[in-house]
Amino acid sequence: MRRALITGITGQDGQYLAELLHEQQYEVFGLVKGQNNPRIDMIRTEYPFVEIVEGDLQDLSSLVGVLEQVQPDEVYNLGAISFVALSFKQAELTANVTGLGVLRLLDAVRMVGGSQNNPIRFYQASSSEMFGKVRQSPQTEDTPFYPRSPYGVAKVFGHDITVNYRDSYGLYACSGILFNHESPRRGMEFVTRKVTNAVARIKLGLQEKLVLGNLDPRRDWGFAGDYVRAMWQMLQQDEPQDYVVATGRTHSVRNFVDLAFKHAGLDDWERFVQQDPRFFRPAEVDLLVGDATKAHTELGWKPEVGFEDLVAMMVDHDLRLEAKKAGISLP
Ligand code: NAP
Ligand code: G4F
Repeated sequence: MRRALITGITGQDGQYLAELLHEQQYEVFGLVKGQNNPRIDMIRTEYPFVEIVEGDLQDLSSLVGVLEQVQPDEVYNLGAISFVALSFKQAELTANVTGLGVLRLLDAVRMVGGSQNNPIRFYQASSSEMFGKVRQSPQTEDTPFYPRSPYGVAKVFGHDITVNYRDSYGLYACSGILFNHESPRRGMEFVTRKVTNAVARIKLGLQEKLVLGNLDPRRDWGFAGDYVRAMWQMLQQDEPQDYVVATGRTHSVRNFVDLAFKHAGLDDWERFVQQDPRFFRPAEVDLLVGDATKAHTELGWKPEVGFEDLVAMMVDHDLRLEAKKAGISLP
């Protein structure tokens, strides 16, 4: 059985990737940080096949210890401070976890290595946020980076150090430059889930208003379940390379809000939405749209869930979730 270690197992992508690797007959190990982390119970209950190991991207010796214990064939580095708005408030922490954490894990991979015939394969969760104030559209693997947040800056470091360790030490290390991807497992702090959860609660009479920031930014939104497939495919190639993963379609936050309310049968979203400067960012990424031609041609990867189906999936899920919590039976 092949063995995979996932950092960020408690996050959205960690959960989808764990399921995918389990289906592919991997032994799956999930790195969990902190003392008495409440999300461990969720992983134990929902994903009983995952073996929990303890470590932190801020602590090199813990990462070396985990790799020595697990002896993985593949390492997926999904752990990060991933919320852009938080990165403005906790820039140093973000640099340490999201940036330097990649360096520490790469060093741990170099130290532990795996066998000569079977070196550890490493995946880095790079981000379209690195393109920031975009230099060209759509964005490809060759588009220059211009990050607009401490998170984006940290991701550029993680991306570049992954390339550098591949070039310098011959590591099998790949970066997936993933555009925004969402799902019913998305954290409530991100705009899509904040919207679909509020739509559900407003529809059920549990909430009156949805307070948002800037409605103009455009994102290339896909489904997380499709995107973790690309991560795995990257590590199955003969040579390690970097790939953009995106749908090639872009929508504004306003479009997302409109569609989510309409899906719940509420046609007049403006009645429910307020804007508050609190949710605006010091610097914004106005437009993201990716060109995933390389992933299509070399990996055979294609997204299966479109934008409209993604919005519907998330609203329907949150309607069921909120109705159940409130003891309301749905028709
Ligand atoms: P997420 O839901 O926010 O999950 C982040 C994970 O990182 C959590 O499991 C968290 O653990 C873990 N983590 C935080 N600090 C850590 C530390 N010091 N040591 C070890 N683990 C730590 O993120 P996601 O949406 O699944 O994204 C996965 C990765 O892809 C992230 O690196 C993100 O930056 C990147 N990415 C995401 C998207 C997207 O649209 N989702 C797009 C491009 C790139 P706790 O639960 O214990 O806090
Ligand atoms: O959902 P968001 O917080 O995602 P953002 O900033 O695009 O970052 C996500 O995608 C990146 C890939 O490009 C990942 F690397 C990163 O880890 C994360 O997963 O915000 C999307 C847009 C922004 O323009 C934001 O200003 O929505 C706008 N927005 C407007 N009102 C809001 C809100 N965002 C949030 N979170 N909350 C609001 O109330």
